[in-house]
Amino acid sequence: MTVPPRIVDLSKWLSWALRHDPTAAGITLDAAGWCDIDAVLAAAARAGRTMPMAELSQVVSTSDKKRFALSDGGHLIRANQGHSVPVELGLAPQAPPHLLFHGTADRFVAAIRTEGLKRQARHHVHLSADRGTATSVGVRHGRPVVLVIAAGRMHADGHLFYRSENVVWLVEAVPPAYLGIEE
Ligand code: HQG
Repeated sequence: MTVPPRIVDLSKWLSWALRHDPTAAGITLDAAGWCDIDAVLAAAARAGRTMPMAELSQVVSTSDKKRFALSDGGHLIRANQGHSVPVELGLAPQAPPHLLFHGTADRFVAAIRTEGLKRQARHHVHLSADRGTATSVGVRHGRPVVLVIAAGRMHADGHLFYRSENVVWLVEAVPPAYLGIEE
């Protein structure tokens, strides 16, 4: 499905506001990352992105990665993952599949071999359940390289894994001993 450019632009603005800079956007998130939808719509309008509720619903429903969630009553919205601001998503640890994948760019591989995967500006390292998704994540940074993570072994060794609502696997860090690199 091709998403109209206006909806993509609104989705990017919402990602920025709900994950990275709510203060600059003029909204306040609660501890779990939720924000009142009316406040989000007002902030969007102040930022020159007037968006009727129907359009916000379209942003939520067309997001290829299900980036946003609406609360049960439909009054609140939050990003499902990817925050750099402190937010407690309330995810319970879960056993991961045997293998998970991480897409990165070739220029990062040397550092990753020695340091392992670090969460950088985000709360967690993001891992994918399949190689295709990992490749599309990696290509955002340059020539993509897919890393294979021995997630089952990490889990057996006591590392905690979380799965976001949109099926991104999250972990604090991946030490080099659990990484296989396919170039
Ligand atoms: C790299 C998108 C050097 C890491 C995607 C990545 C994802 C290192 C970059 C989500 C390193 C961080 C997250 C080390 C990690 N040395 N580089 N030791 N450890 N890196 O954007 O995983 O579209 O913060 O490999 O689908 O690319 O936003 O993380 O290349 O789920 O919804 O440092 O963002 O989702 O980049 O992407 P990012 P990511 P959305």
